[in-house]
Amino acid sequence: MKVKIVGVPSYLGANCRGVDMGPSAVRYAGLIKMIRNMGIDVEDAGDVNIPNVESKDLKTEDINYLDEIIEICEDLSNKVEVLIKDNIMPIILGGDHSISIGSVGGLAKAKDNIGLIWIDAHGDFNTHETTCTGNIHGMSLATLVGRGLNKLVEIGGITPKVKEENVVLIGVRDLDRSERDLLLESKVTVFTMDDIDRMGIAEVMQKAIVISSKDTKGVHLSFDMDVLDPLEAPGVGTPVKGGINYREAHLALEMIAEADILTSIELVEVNPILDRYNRTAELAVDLITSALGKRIL
Ligand code: B3U
Ligand code: MN
Ligand code: MN
Repeated sequence: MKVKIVGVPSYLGANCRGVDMGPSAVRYAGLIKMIRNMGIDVEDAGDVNIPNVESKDLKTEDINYLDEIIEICEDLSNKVEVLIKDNIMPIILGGDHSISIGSVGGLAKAKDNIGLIWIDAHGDFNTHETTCTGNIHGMSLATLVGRGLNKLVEIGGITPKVKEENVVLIGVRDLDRSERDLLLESKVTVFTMDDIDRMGIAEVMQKAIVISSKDTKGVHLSFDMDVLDPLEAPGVGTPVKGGINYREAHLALEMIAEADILTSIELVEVNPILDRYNRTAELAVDLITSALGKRIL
């Protein structure tokens, strides 16, 4: 296996500074070294270019930084497409969760049937019609299944990028009202925190692996660090109490690694400004190594 790291230091989909420093913090926490220690061939492919918005007047937009995010995601989708076609596993570091439109966009260009495991406290299932914030990181999953603004849905040229039947959302505990309605009428499988409490993370993951990989040529893992309990991962943009713990997160990713279904991994929403001693970034590194197959014995 060969892997390459791609950083996407953008906060534009969250409209809140901090997560733009996520890739840097995760690299500083030793990502490359830890992956190399596992005997995996790893290289840093650098960062996607982020347009400068310092002098921009935001008030003119309903959807924050739409044009800039389209530019970033088109660029990222081209990079991911090339890596997948070269049989290299991309590990994409956010940045806010809007970048997944580029990651999965690139994967969809390289493979025609893919699954998606989305681990997140939020649904990210708003559209331009339901959003209360105008932030694209709350619309990325809806976009990937073909819902919402044409300009977003068409990024990378393929839509939908993944069939709802092959999408599993895990760890949810904060949904907007109309986002919830949209999710309920969709074919996306949702495991809330309530489901995890009742069934246990192992059973949830078993089901998630089957659903996401059914008739697909690989699965993309999109891991939003805010799925973790804020006590374990304080350095995230939008913390929500009552999240999964350290051991549940590791077991979830170990089970995915064991199933050997992953084409690509993305880890988003690390916010070093809100973190303590880079603890969330260090946890991010640990979790990535679990997703790559690190074992105790
Ligand atoms: N649902 C809200 C909040 C949100 C979504 N994702 C994050 N926050 N990280 C929204 O903005 O759409
Ligand atoms: Mn998210
Ligand atoms: Mn989230």
